[in-house]
Amino acid sequence: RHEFWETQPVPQSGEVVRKDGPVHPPLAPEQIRGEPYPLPEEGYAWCVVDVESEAEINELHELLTENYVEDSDQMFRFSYSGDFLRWALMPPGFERDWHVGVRDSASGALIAFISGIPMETMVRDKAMPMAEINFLCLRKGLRGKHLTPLLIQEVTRRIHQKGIFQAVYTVGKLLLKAAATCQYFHRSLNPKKLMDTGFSQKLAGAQLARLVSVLRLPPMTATPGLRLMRRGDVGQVRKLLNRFLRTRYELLPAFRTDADVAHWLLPRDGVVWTYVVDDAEHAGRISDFFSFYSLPSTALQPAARDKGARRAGSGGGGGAAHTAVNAAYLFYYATKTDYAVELAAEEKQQCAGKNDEKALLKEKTNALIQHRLTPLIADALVLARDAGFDVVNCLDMMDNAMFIDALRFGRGDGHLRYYLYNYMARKIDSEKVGLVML
Ligand code: EN5
Repeated sequence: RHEFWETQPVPQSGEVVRKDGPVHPPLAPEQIRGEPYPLPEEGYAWCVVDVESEAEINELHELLTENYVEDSDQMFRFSYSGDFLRWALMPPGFERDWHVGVRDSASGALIAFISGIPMETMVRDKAMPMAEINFLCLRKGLRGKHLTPLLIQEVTRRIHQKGIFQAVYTVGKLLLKAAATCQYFHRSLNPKKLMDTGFSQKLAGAQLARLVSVLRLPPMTATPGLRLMRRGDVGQVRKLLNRFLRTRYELLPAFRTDADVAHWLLPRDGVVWTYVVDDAEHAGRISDFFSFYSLPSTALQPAARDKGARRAGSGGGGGAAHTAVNAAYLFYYATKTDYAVELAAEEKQQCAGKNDEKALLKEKTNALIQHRLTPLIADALVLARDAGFDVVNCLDMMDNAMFIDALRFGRGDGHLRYYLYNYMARKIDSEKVGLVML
């Protein structure tokens, strides 16, 4: 069934992983192929997509908007903006030639793409330089020609050449064996539009009115000291985030430098929003932060689903047909948990010796986060609404389960599966996943 993946250094179908570790050791330079893999058909050529070029970023945006990931019913397709792709593909230390394209030699058209970016990643206390693989996409007409394994092998070869032998990637579908499986959840901000585009179940009358009232959000955010992140916050946010991720999760990125945090978290128009809580009592101290990014999906048959639009003719006249669902996706967040140490110490004194110190601290930390996180993400919903988003999406990763029900997120029909290349890991629970992939 998975002819290609059965040849790769990944756990195989029935395989039970008992101990974490690489499948093969680092390769010596002479073990790494020196030239690109030959493409199967005449008339195709490898290229580097230069994401610093406005023209080439537009080509990539178009390839993806027409051909990238759809939901299982082919009703929506991701549409990453050019600005988003520049952000996603040019982090500090990015490698130009890990932006692998294939062009049709005759027309010059971009027909396939795969990318890698460097990111230090931790799997249960083991930190490794890794590549994050993303945006694997083939033009629809080229499926079934065995090009995908070639794209994967070619980007792998280029990554090996830089001395990196592990990678992480996410896919909606189940391949051989996932390291972690997460589910999507959605929080409706604009129920009418979600119904019109077929994103959510249609309701009418009293049911619709009840839903609208249940989903209504406060006019303003509630957290004192909440403001957009600025450059001067980078150092504190880095420390806060790394600490939070390391103490709570089993698959996580390591933000090694301030430049990493500046790149991934400083607000960018139309791409990523990050808010910090500037602690009122300790002026200038950042106690918490959260972020979200913009990833719209094109609604593929809006007219066919909207009787009004159909009656009015092809896509016009009677009210604008929606073409995109504007979704905000929760990105990283963190909250200070120092206070839990005091709480645990206090309780330990009261019932001396009875409680296991570690378990007690864990319990206090969880209670603290639970108490802090729900109102923070409630504010994120308000800010996403004010920024014009129709829905906020997240996965059941990190500590998201703590607020999913309270903030009226509903289960989606999609999954996101995490895979590791050349690293066997025991199964990672969804709430232990601390790595967000775009
Ligand atoms: C790149 N590294 O399936 C790979 N999206 O639930 C990325 N469903 O939007 C792979 N089917 O449930 C990404 N509405 C894999 C995900 C691919 C896209 C995908 C799902 C995630 C999705 C929506 C629309 C479904 C349309 C019919 C969905 C339910 C409505 C929702 C219920 C709860 C209350 C709010 C509204």
